[in-house]
Amino acid sequence: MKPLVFATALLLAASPVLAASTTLQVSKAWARPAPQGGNGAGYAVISNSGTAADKLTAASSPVAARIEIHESMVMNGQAMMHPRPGGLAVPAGGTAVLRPGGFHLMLMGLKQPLKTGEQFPVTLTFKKAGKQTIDFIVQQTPPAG
Ligand SMILES: [Cu+2]
Repeated sequence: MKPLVFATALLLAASPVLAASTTLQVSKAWARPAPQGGNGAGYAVISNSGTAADKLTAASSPVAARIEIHESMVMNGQAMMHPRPGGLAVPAGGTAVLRPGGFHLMLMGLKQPLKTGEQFPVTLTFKKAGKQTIDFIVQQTPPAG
């Protein structure tokens, strides 16, 4: 039996495709213009073509003191937003959307103004996929499409 066990182990080791995986693609990353010292909001679309669910757990950028994951909602007719320290789920084969009125990245304590037409990097941390650094473009309205 020993040679057979060895062959099976070798086959598993050589076939990482068999394991559940996450394949994330971040697109349409943008942020609204905002003044230095203020807070900004960043948005993006995160697609997961892998077979395992993942989660956006944190984000950071050199332009902000810190970034929180927030969710906007309307309560008693008032627009409010709340931190979501648990992060944002990215389902297997699905998409997580950060958009105005929903989940967003709250850029707290901007170290520089966010000016229309400029870009800045944001490093997104995912529970399984690890870190990805994405350029966010500053504009007034969401990207088309
Ligand atoms: Cu917010």
